[in-house]
Amino acid sequence: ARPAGCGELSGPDGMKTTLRGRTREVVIDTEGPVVIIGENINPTRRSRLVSTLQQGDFEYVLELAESQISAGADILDVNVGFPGVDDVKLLPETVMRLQDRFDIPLCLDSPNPRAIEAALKVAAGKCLINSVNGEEDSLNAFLPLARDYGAAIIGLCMDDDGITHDPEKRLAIAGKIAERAARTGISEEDVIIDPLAMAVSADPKACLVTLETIGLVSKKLGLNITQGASNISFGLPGREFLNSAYMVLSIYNGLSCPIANPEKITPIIRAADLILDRDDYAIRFVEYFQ
Ligand code: THG
Repeated sequence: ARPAGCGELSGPDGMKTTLRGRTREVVIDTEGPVVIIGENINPTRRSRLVSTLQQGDFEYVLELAESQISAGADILDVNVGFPGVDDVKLLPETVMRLQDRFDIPLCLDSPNPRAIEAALKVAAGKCLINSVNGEEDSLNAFLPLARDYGAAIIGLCMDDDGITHDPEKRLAIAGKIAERAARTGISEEDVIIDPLAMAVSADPKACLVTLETIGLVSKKLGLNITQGASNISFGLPGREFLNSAYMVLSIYNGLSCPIANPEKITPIIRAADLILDRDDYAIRFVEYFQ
């Protein structure tokens, strides 16, 4: 169940986005427990990821997948972008290696439509494209790919005018992306909105603006919502505490599938699900600690 007032347009059954690995299905449900998209396959401060992949050594990326899955990841974000890396070659190669070993849905994280298409060509199941935004070029490049390859998409709340600090304007961009997706032939369940989580060290209002956007998108559009939840603590100490506090507030407002580090955030998410009546008899919460 959603907290009162949230997700009212998504109806009593909620909005469900279904993703698939080779065989396993994961349902992201606005009314269901939070789905965790593991963020660790990302070269940010993980130079070892780039160097091993460039040598054709996939052991480390497989280790990152394994550890995230055991820590509670339901989906894996796959980002191999780095200056000098040919991700049109490396993204599909990494996808093949991961799917060879793990039956988990993938979230393909690249701004390059050619890399995304190359990965979609080899991927089994149903992937999430990370991401499209409200810019014309982005909509025109990614929406047809999502339709043609049967993928779901993440829509970032920014457009040709850049990033706004007005939650109503971010909501309008989310609405525009959903509408353009529908006109392209993508069903509304397959659009997941990213309200844009940014560093609170750089802007004291950054988190409030995003939390308000989450609430608006949840209430007015009823769509599933993601965000790179660890972004907010860049440049600060005690990142785990900050990320945890922000995660709980975001979930209460309507966040349904955060991109985060499961090795640190899973217990907080299990706690939030229990508190919000999405974990009967505390089964998942207790299971985590056993
Ligand atoms: N929205 C969407 N996709 C995204 C982002 C987003 N993809 C990339 C990023 N933002 C989310 N992924 C990360 C990955 C790692 C970190 C933060 C966000 C991170 N890493 C630690 C660091 O840099 O210090 C190091 C690893 C660790 O803590 O274990 O913080 O916003 N749609």
